[in-house]
Amino acid sequence: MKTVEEKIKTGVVALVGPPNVGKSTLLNTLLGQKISIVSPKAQTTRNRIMGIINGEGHQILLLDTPGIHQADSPLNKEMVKIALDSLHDVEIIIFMIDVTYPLPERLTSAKQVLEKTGKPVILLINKIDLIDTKTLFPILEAYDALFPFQAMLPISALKANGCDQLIAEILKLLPTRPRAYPDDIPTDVTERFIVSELIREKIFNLTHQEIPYSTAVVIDSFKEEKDRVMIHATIQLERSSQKGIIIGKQGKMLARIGREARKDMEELLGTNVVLKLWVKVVKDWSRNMRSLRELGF
Ligand SMILES: Nc1nc2c(ncn2[C@@H]2O[C@H](COP(=O)(O)OP(=O)(O)OP(=O)(O)O)[C@@H](O)[C@H]2O)c(=O)[nH]1
Ligand SMILES: [Mg+2]
Repeated sequence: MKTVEEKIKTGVVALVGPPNVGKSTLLNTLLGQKISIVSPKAQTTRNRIMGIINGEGHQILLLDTPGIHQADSPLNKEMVKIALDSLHDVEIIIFMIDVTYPLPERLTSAKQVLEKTGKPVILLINKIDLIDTKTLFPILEAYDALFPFQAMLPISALKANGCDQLIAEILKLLPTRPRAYPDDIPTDVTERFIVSELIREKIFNLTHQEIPYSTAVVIDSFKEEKDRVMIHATIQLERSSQKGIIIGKQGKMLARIGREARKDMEELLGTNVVLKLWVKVVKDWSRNMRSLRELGF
């Protein structure tokens, strides 16, 4: 580890945007490690997750955030609040959209939020691997007219295209000061938190309709033993009718969630994992402030 006094380019950068545009994918790609869960469904991320990206002479503290959307339920309102709160006390804002996202007429409220911060904003247009580059020009033109972005970069977070240019743009805007974190830790969230998220990710990928949105995961115990980690977790649902779907025929769905989550946990923790899953109903937890507070919102 390098000494704390050494001065480098460093600062906090918030990564915000609508749901499902690829924010968490980008965080993982830049970090070279999976700490933030990803799914094809909107509103996957529910918390603020810092990735600590170390490079030659820099340390970028990148905040992944929940997608900003018209929230209706208390849970969704909390998520949007977490995203908007993360715009304070940052050096730079990265606003991400993707090539499938409607043109900026729909983004007037985003424009007002960005203007109010007074911070430099980099626009990222993600998923360019899905389109012909010619179709990018009207998107760039429309966003250029929307807001005086510091830079506008087409990228593919999935294919790691455009990441070097993004780092270069970020470094132009970051101040020089001592590093805030050692250079050998990837995030400010705990392994326990990431483990609970990995279970939630499998549920987002394997179940449908309202099930992912009715699910929360609580780690009951996380015990490091000599050559393995023992993890007990409870999947919390809103209604008893949802239990059958999560458990599946002859327990097959729950077994698959556990198997896939455990594989990722073993990669994360670098050791064998024994994972035990339970299912519990906490009636309407996503609508209930007390339940949300118990889950850490
Ligand atoms: N083709 C393509 N797909 C991508 C790219 N980046 C992300 N995706 C996919 O887009 C979907 C959403 O990705 P996430 O990283 O979960 O998006 P997010 O913005 O964090 O979403 P929320 O947490 O719901 O706000 C996933 O299926 C990703 O695999 C990309 O560059 N190209
Ligand atoms: Mg996300």
